[in-house]
Amino acid sequence: MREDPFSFDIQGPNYIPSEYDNHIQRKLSSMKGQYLNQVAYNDMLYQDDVLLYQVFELKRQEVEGELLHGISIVHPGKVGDEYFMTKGHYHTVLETAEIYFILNGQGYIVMETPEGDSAVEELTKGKVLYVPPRWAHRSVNIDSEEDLVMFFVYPGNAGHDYGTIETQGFKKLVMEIDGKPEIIDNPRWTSPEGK
Ligand code: PAN
Ligand code: ZN
Repeated sequence: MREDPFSFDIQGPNYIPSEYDNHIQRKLSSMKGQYLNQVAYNDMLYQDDVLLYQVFELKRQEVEGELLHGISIVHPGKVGDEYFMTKGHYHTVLETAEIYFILNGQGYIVMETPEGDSAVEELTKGKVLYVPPRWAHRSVNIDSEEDLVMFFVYPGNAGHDYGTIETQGFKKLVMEIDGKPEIIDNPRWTSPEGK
């Protein structure tokens, strides 16, 4: 890990950073229980464990004061009528924020708090999105062809809590209905606080 100042490039068309330390590939099999249409999920998984998204991270110490950063690339596609998306998470240290800069594609970021507040923001190329402390976040690619590519940066000590979302899901889902993306209430959602 570098201790001196450094720079690197992120260029289209593939937006893979010129330097990175970790390459995470998340496939369909890692999203068990997350998609509403479980029959479609199982059928698709039986055919092929497709790659849904990738993350390229620059390694930094996981301490307060450091900034973890990198690129996430969500590929286009759907499970049933629900678009490819990230697992989504709370930060383990809830009081930590995150910034996304959208480099390519279009989609939504779905967010919610432990108190059950919910927000959905549209993502388009060139947009900056601020996720305040306490908001869980998941990104969704609604384009049929283009990758959704985002630069992210968040505090080194944030950590990831995936378990809450794996258990509860998000309050809102992004589905294709009559050929258009629609934000709907997740019929299986229950509040993390049981409200
Ligand atoms: C992002 C995410 C990235 C992948 O870097 O880690 O988009 O999403 P999941 O971590 O939910 O699989 C971030 O929010 N980091 O905190
Ligand atoms: Zn995060």
